[in-house]
Amino acid sequence: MGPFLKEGKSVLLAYDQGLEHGPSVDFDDRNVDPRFVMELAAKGKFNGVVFQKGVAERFYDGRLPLIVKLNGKTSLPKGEPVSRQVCSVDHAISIGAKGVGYTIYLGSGFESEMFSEFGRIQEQAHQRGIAAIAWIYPRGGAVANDSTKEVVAYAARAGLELGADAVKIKYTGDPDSFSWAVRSAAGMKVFMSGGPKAPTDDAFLEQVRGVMKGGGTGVAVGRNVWQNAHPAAMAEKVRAAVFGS
Ligand code: FBP
Repeated sequence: MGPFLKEGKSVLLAYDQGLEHGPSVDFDDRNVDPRFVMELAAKGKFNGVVFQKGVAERFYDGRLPLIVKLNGKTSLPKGEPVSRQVCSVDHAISIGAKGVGYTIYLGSGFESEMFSEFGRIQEQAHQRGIAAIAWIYPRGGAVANDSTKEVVAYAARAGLELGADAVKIKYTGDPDSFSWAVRSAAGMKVFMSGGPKAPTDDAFLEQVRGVMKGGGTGVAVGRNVWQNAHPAAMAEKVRAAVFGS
């Protein structure tokens, strides 16, 4: 995770929602343009930016470390969630990636398929000296609530057991319960996944402070920054909450 850390902490900017949710759900006239987000990522001093390969190939310009998401899905299919690999580790490296990301829907009926794809990806990434980051979201018919202390800690631990360098998990709602997920990760880096835009800046920043208090590494945030009316200022506030200045 070296390229993505400063003093052991990190703020990553995620921009794969165009595939996951669709442009009409998440984007406006400004942030529909990947150039806007590339500029924000660089000027906002993020420690890394997350793109799918198509956006990375066209818009990544090397000003900060890149994570390429290797799987993805749209919001259109119904049923048990599954997200399969759409980009190889070698291709991600060829377009500049210093890390690869992969989403696992823990508890889904397709969990084992995602485990085995991530297993191969983790080995290839480590053979080539880059980081393998697991987005682990408990989801599917067997999961009643994806943000409880127990299920989020299970996600963190699954990341450790599967060999991830870092895991990106939901917030549990308070620092104490989040710290159980951090302890379950046993030293692996733990990022909070931003989630839909919070009602106020402070509401989101309170979550970020809770993550850090609970021992987290930082946040991988998307909508709460690039949907903000003042994204650069919000990026600065998130950095301050993570780095404590
Ligand atoms: P946000 O901060 O916008 O929530 O981004 C984090 C992220 O993990 C993205 O990488 C991904 O596109 C999205 O959330 C997935 O959201 P969902 O919970 O709807 O699957």
